[in-house]
Amino acid sequence: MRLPALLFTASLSVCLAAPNGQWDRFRGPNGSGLSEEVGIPTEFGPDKNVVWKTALPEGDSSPVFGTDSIFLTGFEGDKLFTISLDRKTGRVKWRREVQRTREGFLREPNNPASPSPVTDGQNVFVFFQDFGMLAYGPDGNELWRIPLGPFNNPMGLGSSPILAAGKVIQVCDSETDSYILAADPKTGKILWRKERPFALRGFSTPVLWQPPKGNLQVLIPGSYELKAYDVETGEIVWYVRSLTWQLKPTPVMDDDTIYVVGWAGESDLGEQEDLPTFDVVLAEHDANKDGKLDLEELSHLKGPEEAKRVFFNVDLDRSGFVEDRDWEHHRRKKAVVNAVQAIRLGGEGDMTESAVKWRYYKTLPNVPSPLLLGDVLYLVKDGGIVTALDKKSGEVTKQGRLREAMDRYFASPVAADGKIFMAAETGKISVLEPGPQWEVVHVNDMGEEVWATPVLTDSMIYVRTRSALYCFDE
Ligand SMILES: [Ca+2]
Ligand SMILES: [Ca+2]
Repeated sequence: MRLPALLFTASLSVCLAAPNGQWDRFRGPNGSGLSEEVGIPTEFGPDKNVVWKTALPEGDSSPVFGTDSIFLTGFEGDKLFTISLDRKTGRVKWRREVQRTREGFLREPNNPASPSPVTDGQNVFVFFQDFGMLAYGPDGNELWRIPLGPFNNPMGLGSSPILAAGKVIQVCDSETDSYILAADPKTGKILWRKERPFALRGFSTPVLWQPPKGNLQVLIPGSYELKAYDVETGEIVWYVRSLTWQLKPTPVMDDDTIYVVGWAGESDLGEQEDLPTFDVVLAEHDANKDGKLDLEELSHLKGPEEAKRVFFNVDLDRSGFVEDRDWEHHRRKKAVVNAVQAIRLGGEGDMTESAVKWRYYKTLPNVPSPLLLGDVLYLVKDGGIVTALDKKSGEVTKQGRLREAMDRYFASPVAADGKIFMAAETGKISVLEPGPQWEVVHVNDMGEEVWATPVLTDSMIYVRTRSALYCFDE
């Protein structure tokens, strides 16, 4: 059973785990981080259980696996690399290079090679943010490119491309002019493109859902809303207005529910403010009556220090003024709440009233995606705090620290063979026995930073560190 067939024929309910070693996109099958492989080693490190190690340029993207190749991206200064490795030996088959031509927004911890590639088995599709998209054939022959950007996202972009029903899908969410596009993987021709005017900076990689009737859908957690797009037309089918404003993790799903994590600064429960509308603010503070607020006028409202601090974030279009759109988003950002929530899949139009099954507001990860294994939803956040939630009730079954890895976390957890792997920034990789009362069984140390999400396939674990890709087997 291969996943693409499953996607077209039936619900994804039964099996999201990777059959046949299929790990073709960010975080494997439909972004789940799950694999059906067995024989994955518990203990590994630079000197333990190494099958091979291949030196790589820097990059936080995760490797994806084609039939015979492993594809990765990387960068060095303004050079952007796409690399193909032999799946068995790790030998570099080819490496292609393009030049980053634009000094776009890009701030730590993001870098030019953060989004992961996607492969159809033979060809690879990559997204280099404000350079655009590239496709290479099996021998590294460039098939096409789509120039994109510049983007107005102060952090740079982070969403990875996915393949869906014979299309390459890319989400480009930034403070202005956000959109989603679908391109023909053979030609790079844009099949449809839909503006997302409500969306601000976003980083989540979408997932796919096949409803009982109708076309496959692309589900995107973005600012304030989870939206479901018809993959054939790009039309929005249903949406739920219960999200915070800056989304990073990839959601996970079971047969009837999607679990969405969103955390943004100053939006934790209790930090909400009910700000006046723009008309009201203008009436009081628009001293020169030009219908917008400059820094000085905003200072009367906020105080000079606070005004300076918030101006960059509020002035979304970088016009030097706060206009109506800027202020309305500022109001919305101040009203939303960070949460992990269980949202019932499906419907038509606005499903907000009936779709949200539960929400949990504390100890939310910033970057790492959640992991759903059995009836338990796992979260890992900075400080090594792991929270296990009952997926039906949203109640915490266990919360605790990974005591040997109380670091920052950028990689997302993955699981196979009765083990959960959580990789900390410092390169400590904790192995957990899953369950409502999870336990740490071992902690590995890669000896250098790990930001990329590990891969579980071919009964091995693949770990990209700051300088190399490792393949480990027992
Ligand atoms: Ca003014
Ligand atoms: Ca503005």
